[in-house]
Amino acid sequence: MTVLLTGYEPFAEHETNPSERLATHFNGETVDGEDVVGRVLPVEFARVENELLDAIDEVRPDRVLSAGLAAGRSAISVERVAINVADAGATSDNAGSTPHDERIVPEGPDAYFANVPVVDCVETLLEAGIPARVSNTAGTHCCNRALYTVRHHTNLPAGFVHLPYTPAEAARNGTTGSATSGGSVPASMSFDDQRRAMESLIPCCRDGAPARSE
Ligand code: PCA
Repeated sequence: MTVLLTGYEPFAEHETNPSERLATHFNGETVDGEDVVGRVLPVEFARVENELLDAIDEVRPDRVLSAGLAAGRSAISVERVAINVADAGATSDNAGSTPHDERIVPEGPDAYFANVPVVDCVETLLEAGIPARVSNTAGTHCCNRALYTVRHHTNLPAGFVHLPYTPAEAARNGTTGSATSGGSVPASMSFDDQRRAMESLIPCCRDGAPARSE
């Protein structure tokens, strides 16, 4: 069994992207008997689809698990749904593109659910002591587009998780107020916990939650 694990390159004001680090870290590894192929996608609306479908053609995975950064989130967010909208909001992509209220696939369905066990994944993460929540919106930027693309163009099980900042990135970005007289810093999660989360998510996307002993 092979899982394609995709991450994204850094974008906007973010100097790093934990999803890029995870895709690189797990590329070539075996997790619970599953061979992991990691790929880093461009944060470009015009390229996400082709790069992702090319990777699927090349790797021929049994499932696709994608990840991206959601600055400010306090937990691993397992996305339930991808919608047929491309809207960059205030964050232009890495090619300077800023789609506004567009459809990803003009005649495509309004939305697709992730077809991996989303709730099991969250429960499994929580049991491992990792903050996690189901998220009911993957936004309208490139991450939403990745999940929509895999669901629209393939029959593969496809999941998406949004990741918090790592502490170093939180210290650099999004702080408010003065560091020496109060102020605040956005939520973050250590890379090690994010890596542990992925080690749970890879088998969970295949099997669902492990059977409980009681
Ligand atoms: N996060 C953005 C795009 C790339 C990434 O890592 C998103 O949430 O769509």
